[in-house]
Amino acid sequence: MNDILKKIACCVEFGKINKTSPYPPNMKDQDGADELTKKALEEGINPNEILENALIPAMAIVGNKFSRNEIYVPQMLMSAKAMKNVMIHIRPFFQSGETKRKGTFIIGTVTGDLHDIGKNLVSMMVEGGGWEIIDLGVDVSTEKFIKAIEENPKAVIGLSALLTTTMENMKKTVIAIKEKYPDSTVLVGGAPVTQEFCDKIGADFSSPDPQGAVDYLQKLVS
Ligand code: B1M
Repeated sequence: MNDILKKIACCVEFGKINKTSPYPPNMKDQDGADELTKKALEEGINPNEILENALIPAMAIVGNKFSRNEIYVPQMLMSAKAMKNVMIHIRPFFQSGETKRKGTFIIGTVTGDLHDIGKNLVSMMVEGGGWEIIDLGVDVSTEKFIKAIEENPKAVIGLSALLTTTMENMKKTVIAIKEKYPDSTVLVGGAPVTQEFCDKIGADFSSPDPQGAVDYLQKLVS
């Protein structure tokens, strides 16, 4: 892997946001995710490569370490902050105004769930695929989803859930959307969401990753 991508991945894994951030102490005064991403883009590295080869694998390492109790919530938060600093720089490249929008994609993390890193990645990738994004954020109620659909009746809807406890809220929201808008298309995703669960709750498609969502949406308009 390219050296600068390795460094970005390292910053995300260890939560090094920028040069002035004091955390982690052993990386003091070194460039962080912010500076390295700027440099990578200046060197002509493809933003998608930064996403696929630095960000996503680094966050997977963070997640596995947390699962093994090798790191705790504060370290996870620092990684999430470093990751967001990378995303600030690469997002504009996925928002090319030259391409005509293919449609509108409403996305949000369901009620009770505050995880937004995966949702933001999906949102960014779908936006890069030519869609206009309405990002409702985290802890989104069924009513808020319904209101957004009312205002954008042709939009495709995406729901994210990261907690097994909030999968139940995902189910309630999907059922409510389908009752009111039977012709709507609803995508679901997030680490605990399976195709079996998707079928059970009456959603249209489940993707384990952003690209699956992008490919599915592309099929809808081609
Ligand atoms: Co939380 N957390 N967390 N967390 N967290 C998990 C999810 C957990 C698996 C960790 C663990 O125990 N091993 C666990 C859930 C267990 C369970 O439900 N079975 C957990 C827990 C328990 C909690 C708290 C309850 C902890 C506590 O307070 N005691 C708490 C809950 C807060 C709440 O939501 N109400 C909590 C809090 C947090 C932080 C705030 C500290 C932070 C979130 C920061 C943020 O998002 N802004 C956090 C983090 C970072 C994680 C882990 C480490 C990483 C999640 C992540 O961002 N992954 C996670 C452990 C893990 O994943 N192993 C964990 C990277 C991200 C790119 O992946 O979101 O899966 P993911 O998204 C993927 C795919 O799923 C897919 O695309 C993405 C890219 O590939 N995808 C979609 C996602 N949405 C999609 C939608 C689609 C299509 C694809 O279509 C619409």
